[in-house]
Amino acid sequence: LALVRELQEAIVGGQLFLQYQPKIHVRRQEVSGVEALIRWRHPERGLVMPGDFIPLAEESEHILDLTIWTLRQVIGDQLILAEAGHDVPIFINIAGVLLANPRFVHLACSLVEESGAKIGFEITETSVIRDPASAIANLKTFAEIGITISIDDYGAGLSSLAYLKQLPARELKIDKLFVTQLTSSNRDPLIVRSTIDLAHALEMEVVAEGVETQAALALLAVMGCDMAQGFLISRPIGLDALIKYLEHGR
Ligand code: G
Ligand code: G
Ligand code: NA
Ligand code: MN
Repeated sequence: LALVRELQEAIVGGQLFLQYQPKIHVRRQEVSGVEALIRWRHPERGLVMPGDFIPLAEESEHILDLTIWTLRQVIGDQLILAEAGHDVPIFINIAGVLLANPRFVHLACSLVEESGAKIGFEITETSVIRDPASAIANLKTFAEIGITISIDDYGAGLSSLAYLKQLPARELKIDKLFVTQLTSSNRDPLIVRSTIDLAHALEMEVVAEGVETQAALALLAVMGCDMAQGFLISRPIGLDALIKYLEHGR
């Protein structure tokens, strides 16, 4: 496929860029971290979103170079944020295939340890299924060097309480599927509340994704949700806009 061939060019040729979506502490109302989301400025196709090329990258092994590019970029951007007076952990989405890739583990650990950057890895439970023993061992290595492990899209994929029990995760992100209609649905609030309680019992912090209304944010606060992310708080934005956001709020 043409797009696959063009990916290598995109990675080395500066066509990729990152946007950042903040997460806030529900009670303190301050930014607790940001998630890096990749975009591709394609010379002919225009803006290509990750849903259209991440799956291709995963199948074609470009995912390793792409993710290392992202990690380097994030480490550099975190320095720029620090110079502007903002100490912000940055979370990166990590594809499942990489969790059992020794080269990725080695490169990622070297970059994070050398830089001392505050990094989180967002992984889905589904991504652990391929090779659970290696994935869990590698996640423990990441956690040991200070990378925060966050379980992404919780409840939307093949969730297993067996993985929840074994993963060295400090954070659980409830999928936006349960959050966008939180205040108009009968079941979503029950699912969200029990997921928050489960995560807290396992000593994890909870992030609600897909927070789009003040009403949803207020209900999440009552339910004891720790953090929130979504269009109400901020859309994914560039680094300059993020610095302004950190200075002036939304
Ligand atoms: O930003 P957007 O909503 O289009 O993101 C769509 C999906 O792409 C999300 O599921 C997100 O996890 C994934 N994604 C975004 N950036 C990256 C990345 O750098 N690496 C991987 N593996 N997935 C990413
Ligand atoms: O799978 P992941 O959770 O990484 O997906 C992130 C995607 O969710 C991004 O593409 C982002 O644009 C999208 N997103 C972020 N906040 C919201 C929101 O409040 N509502 C909806 N519908 N999508 C959101
Ligand atoms: Na994510
Ligand atoms: Mn998610």
